[in-house]
Amino acid sequence: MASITFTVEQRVARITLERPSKLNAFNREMALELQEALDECAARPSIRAVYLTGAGKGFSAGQDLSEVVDPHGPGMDRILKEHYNPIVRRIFRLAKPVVAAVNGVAAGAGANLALCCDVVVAAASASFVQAFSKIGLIPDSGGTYFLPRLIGWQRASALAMLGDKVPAAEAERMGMIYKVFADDVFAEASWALAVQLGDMPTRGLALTKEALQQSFHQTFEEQLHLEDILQQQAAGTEDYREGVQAFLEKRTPVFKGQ
Ligand code: T3D
Repeated sequence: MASITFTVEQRVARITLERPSKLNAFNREMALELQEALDECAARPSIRAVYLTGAGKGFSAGQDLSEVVDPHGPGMDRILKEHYNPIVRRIFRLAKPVVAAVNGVAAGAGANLALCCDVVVAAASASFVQAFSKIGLIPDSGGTYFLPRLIGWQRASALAMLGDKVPAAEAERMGMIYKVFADDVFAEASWALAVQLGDMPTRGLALTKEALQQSFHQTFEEQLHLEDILQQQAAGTEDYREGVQAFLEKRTPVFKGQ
């Protein structure tokens, strides 16, 4: 793969966006490679968490704008259908936790790809920009879905329209992201978080992800019913039995992700 790197260590797939001279802006090649990498994450049971980050000083500046004016480029009608929507769907549906480790600026589709991840952490020097309005577009890649759910309608509306750059600390304060780490510990601390998730009961985390996603569309009673169904699935896992056994034996559990 030329535009991303994909490695697996400690049960975690590390995916790094690798176009640093363009702040990891997405061209077609990078979008398709990321889809391929996410398919690999879904297919391999030994991968139990995903860590997505960017090379260099940015996370991702979203769509590579030189590609959209290229007459040989994919064209607007294909960019969302073939590039971003398939990526966001894969992350949203992946039955494993995905950590976005936002190392620098995340703009446009780059911001929204980060926000669709399960746990979003950022370096103190990182920032988030809904850059779309500045070029006459609307937030895409799930932005209009995730942003109001994360930070509320008013803030989502203002950020989507004004395109203000939100520093990581402010993003944390408004609930857009989970946590900020100081720049000098960011790489280590964000990776440790992914490894921690990779060691946990993977099926239980996947069912948790499903329950939280469903909660936005359901009534209270429907959600209680769903929790009942999903909890029975969780209780049927080997990891649940190990978790209880380890607690009773006062030892650290060893989860296998099944
Ligand atoms: O058809 C469609 O477009 C549909 C799809 C839409 C999805 C989208 O993501 S739309 C939004 C696209 N993204 C943007 O509009 C963001 C554009 N970039 C910026 O606003 C700024 O670069 C940042 C706020 C992200 C960062 O600013 P700064 O000052 O830290 O960096 P910079 O100097 O602007 O950028 C560094 C280099 O990266 C620079 O190249 P150079 O001059 O050093 O050769 C810059 O041109 C390049 N770069 C940054 N963003 C993009 C980019 N090149 C191509 N496409 C980019 N999006």
